[in-house]
Amino acid sequence: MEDSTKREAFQERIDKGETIEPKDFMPDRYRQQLIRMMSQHAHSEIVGMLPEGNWITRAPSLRRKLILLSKVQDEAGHGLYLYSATETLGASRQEVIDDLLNGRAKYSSIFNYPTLSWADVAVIGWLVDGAAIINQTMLARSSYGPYARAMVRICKEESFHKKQGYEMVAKMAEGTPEQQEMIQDAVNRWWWPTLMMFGPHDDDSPNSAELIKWGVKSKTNDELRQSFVDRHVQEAHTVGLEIPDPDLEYNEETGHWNFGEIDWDEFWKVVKGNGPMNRERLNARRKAHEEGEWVREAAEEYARKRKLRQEKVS
Ligand code: FAQ
Repeated sequence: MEDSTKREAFQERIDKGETIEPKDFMPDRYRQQLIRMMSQHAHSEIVGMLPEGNWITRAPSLRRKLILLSKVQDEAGHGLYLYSATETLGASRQEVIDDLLNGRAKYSSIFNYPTLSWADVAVIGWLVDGAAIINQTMLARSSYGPYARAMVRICKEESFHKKQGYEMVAKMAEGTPEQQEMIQDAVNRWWWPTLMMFGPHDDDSPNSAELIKWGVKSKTNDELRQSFVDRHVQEAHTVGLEIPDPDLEYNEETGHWNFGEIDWDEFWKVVKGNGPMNRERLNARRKAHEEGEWVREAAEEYARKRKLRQEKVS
């Protein structure tokens, strides 16, 4: 049993805005919640390389190819920082990766949709990275030090991702009629899945209250979704794009955009493994893991030999 005095002192530290570090006392449930959320976040970054990676060999110019290569590599880096940050909670990297490969762990629903045209690369940068920044700017103030610090660097890189995406969106929106059609089609297909990234409505979100009490989240899923809509509707209109929502309407009283209802049946279908690309995504990760076995073995052997050498010297 955890000492209730320690739990109260922990909550006081959170309420004062102090940062919790790996060796500090933390309730088991706080640790478990962070392992769940941070490992899912890491998996999302790694699986998230696949939809855009699909277009690297077909980028329309050298400039676009360099930008895309660099962006996809950044996502790999984010996954690695987040796996390392999760390890500070005592979770082994092998265990969390096995959970992904066995289908036990979740990753963001958004990456289970296909990238059908080059315009999808532009829209992922604009909308998906745009959504990620809104969520992660909040997480950069999270109560757990290693998570918050990882987020600061990740957000800087995500800002570049969003800017390159929006620049490409704007170029296509003022391009030929075919380019305009391609970019509008991509927005039509990605808008609703992006709204789903923020998770279920607050009343249906079993984890939010606890995460807010512990200062991991400071805003609810619906609050973040509303910030995303407010910002991105303006950006769409600036470049002459339509948002595929007949219920979208500016509310003078609240100063926010009202928007239509998300298809929650589709959301849960995708989260439970039955989205358009779930099977392909997991198979791609399993194949990469198997093919990378020799690298892991070589790294372990190198570490073993280095340790032996260090022991001899001392
Ligand atoms: N997809 O009680 P809540 C990126 C699950 S990174 C799948 O509301 P919570 C960068 C949830 O896990 C994108 N599952 O949960 C990039 C829970 O199930 P569990 C990823 C979802 O934790 C850009 C259940 O539903 N970002 O895009 C989703 O309070 C471009 C009930 O939900 C993060 O992971 C979903 N969309 O809030 C990369 C940020 N939503 O675990 C490449 C960190 C909910 O109890 C290219 N995570 N679920 O079995 C978070 O902020 C939160 O965990 C939420 C969910 C907001 C995802």
